[in-house]
Amino acid sequence: MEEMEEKVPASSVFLLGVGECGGNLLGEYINAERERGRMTRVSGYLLLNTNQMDVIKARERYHIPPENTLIFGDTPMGVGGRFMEAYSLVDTWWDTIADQISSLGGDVANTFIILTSTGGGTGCGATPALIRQIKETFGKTRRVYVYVAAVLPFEGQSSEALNTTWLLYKLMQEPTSSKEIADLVILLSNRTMLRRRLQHDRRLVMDIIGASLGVDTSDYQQIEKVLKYTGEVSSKALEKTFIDIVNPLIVQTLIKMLELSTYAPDKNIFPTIDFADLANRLDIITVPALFTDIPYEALKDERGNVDMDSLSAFLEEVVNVTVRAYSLVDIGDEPSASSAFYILSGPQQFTDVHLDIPIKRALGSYLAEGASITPVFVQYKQRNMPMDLLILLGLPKLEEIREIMREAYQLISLHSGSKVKERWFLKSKGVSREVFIDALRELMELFDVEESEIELSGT
Ligand SMILES: Nc1nc2c(ncn2[C@@H]2O[C@H](COP(=O)(O)OP(=O)(O)O)[C@@H](O)[C@H]2O)c(=O)[nH]1
Ligand SMILES: [Mg+2]
Repeated sequence: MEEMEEKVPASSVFLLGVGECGGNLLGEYINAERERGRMTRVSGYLLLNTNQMDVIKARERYHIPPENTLIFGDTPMGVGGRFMEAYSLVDTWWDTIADQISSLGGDVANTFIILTSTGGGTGCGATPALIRQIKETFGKTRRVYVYVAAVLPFEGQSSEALNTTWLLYKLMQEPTSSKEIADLVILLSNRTMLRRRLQHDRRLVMDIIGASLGVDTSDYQQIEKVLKYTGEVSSKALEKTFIDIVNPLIVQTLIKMLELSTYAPDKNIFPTIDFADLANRLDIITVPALFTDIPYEALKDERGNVDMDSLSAFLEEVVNVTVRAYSLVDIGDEPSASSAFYILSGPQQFTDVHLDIPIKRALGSYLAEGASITPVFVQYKQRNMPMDLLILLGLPKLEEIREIMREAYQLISLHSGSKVKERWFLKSKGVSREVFIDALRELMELFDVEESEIELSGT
């Protein structure tokens, strides 16, 4: 009987957690899967890092078997912020990395998801090289997709703006000029996620901040200082606490997306769509927004029926709340996204395809004219399944990216002016100042930032 229940994976997904952030997210994800009793949504996973200590910590904390981890490079301390070293190390170590991916099930995967932060060293640098190598090695005989879940820094971490700029530029280049671009970038922002959790679970977050940082949480100004990294608490302690607050949001979102990668007897996906199709339907950069446990029970009558018209009207409001209050990168009031994809999941009698009309109507206000919307309904036979809505907006205008670009510009200016000053770039990043200027210029174009806003010509 147990065998009969076994789920058939539609697309076979391999997870790669790279660097400290990527490793933590991978560990959190694996643990969430374990709680459900079995790994159903991914066919295999590997944690990669140049920093030995980070790997040991992740192994212990998340009980990751050693064969699912790999330390590449030979400086136990890792590359620090010098992302270019991690980039080169991937190429040097590729045979070893590829063998391990293969032996863990990656040889049959058609979608790879790289989990990483954008502002660190290892994950930031390794990611573009991994994309190229994965496509060359595993994509030789079949179409292989590489998705990147990329985590933007917290508010006070402006020193990470340069690495972030470089990585985003790498991931979004023209397909004709680079093999290092992602098929899909799922953008997640630490600063937005922290604000979101503070908004929606204020009590819980305050308790965590109070207990682990010893901050007086009745003092509003103290809290603001903490969020901006300007208070007395060490930034390392802040990062650690904040990470615990935001990581569950990321894992929840990943799990929702991966619902598309498995078919099951108790579940129907309509229209039939593959996890790999996400990349075909969306722009390269996408921002997720997730509303879990939609409280539609309030609409039920005495017999437990829900009137479809009321549900439609209700869901329009749910869409508004999802986009405005739950997106994992702040998208402002007018994101003008150029594509959208949504997954509505829940009990089959209420997760009705007729809801496509109200959902599309509501989504329209957040899209540019002519933008496409792809709907998916995940219908469960069980009556007690919660109803969830995941919306992915493709290429929305993002004020936060502009902010990061301005921070990058400030860092470039700070270290410019003389040959001695400019040596800083090579020393601490592993690339020259010009590389960042080029990256910044390209990103400005992609995100419609005016030349007058950031005057690169002056640098
Ligand atoms: N959301 C989240 N962000 C993290 C986590 N660990 C580190 N970060 C963020 O990642 C950035 C630092 O990069 P890190 O992953 O430590 O660098 P790497 O190990 O060199 O790839 C900072 O912006 C941190 O806020 C994590 O577990 N979750
Ligand atoms: Mg770190």
